[in-house]
Amino acid sequence: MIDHLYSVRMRSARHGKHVSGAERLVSAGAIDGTVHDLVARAMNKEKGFDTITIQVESLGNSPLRLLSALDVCSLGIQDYLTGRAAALRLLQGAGVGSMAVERAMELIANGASPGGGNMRGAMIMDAQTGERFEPETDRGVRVSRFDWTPEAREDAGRTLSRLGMAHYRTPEALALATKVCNAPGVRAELCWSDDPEYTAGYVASLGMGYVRFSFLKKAGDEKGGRAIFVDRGSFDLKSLLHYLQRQPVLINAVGVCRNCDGGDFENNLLRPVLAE
Ligand code: WAQ
Ligand code: MG
Repeated sequence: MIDHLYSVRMRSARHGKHVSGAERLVSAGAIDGTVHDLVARAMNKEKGFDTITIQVESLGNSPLRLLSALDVCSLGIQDYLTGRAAALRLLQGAGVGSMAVERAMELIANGASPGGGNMRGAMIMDAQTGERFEPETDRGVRVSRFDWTPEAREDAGRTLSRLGMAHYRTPEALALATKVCNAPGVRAELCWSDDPEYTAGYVASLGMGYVRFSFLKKAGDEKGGRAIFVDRGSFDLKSLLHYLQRQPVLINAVGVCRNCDGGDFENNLLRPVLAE
């Protein structure tokens, strides 16, 4: 039985610019400790802060969706160009056209907002043509109201750390991708971070799971972003936006997590890429 849930959100800013943000879904008894953790996290950011904003909101009677996390496959590659070529192959395998993938990569690499900066949220793109559907191309769509249950969070942290993925970003991105890929009409997702020091990224879909690359961009690159690829025929923009932004999702189980280096998966995926 899962208690009544609250969304606890933190964002911090310096000189009017976003520095850090996070969200948890917790029961009443955990609000206090969660606020503490999130404030500590904002204060630990090297960039510092002028404001830390905490928002606690009851989720009321919104029906909760429970999901199992996508399986994880981690590939340690040497450079971002190999990573992007392999990511393209995998997305094609998931039914995303090369035109859409190339368009998404170019936009993310150059700053997908109209001014050439990073978006705060994700693009929503036609999985064949790359046409963009998100209502605000500067802001994008912020996926929100998802979290791990406390038990699954611990399990995910332990399992991923054991495989060398100890950064807090990995379980957060895995949870987000799990919510996204379970949406009706969504084929796949592509992401890499906008943190200049964080070069890892992933592609994800229900069928292939979460495939993580150690490099999808060069170290020092400040550009990053997310693209959600949808099937024009089977998605409805209004209900997709509602699901991504408002529908509470708790992830209560960790999938199969593997290091794919050196295995068949890597050979089949990278051999053709490296031969090109
Ligand atoms: N909803 C939608 N898009 C978002 C959200 C969100 N809640 N948060 C960030 N974005 C978009 C936005 O365009 C950012 O510029 C971009 O994604 C990257 O955000 O180790 O840390 O928070 O396996 O920098 C991926 C690899 C890391 C994790 C992702 O993203 C791993 C990451 P960041
Ligand atoms: Mg982030």
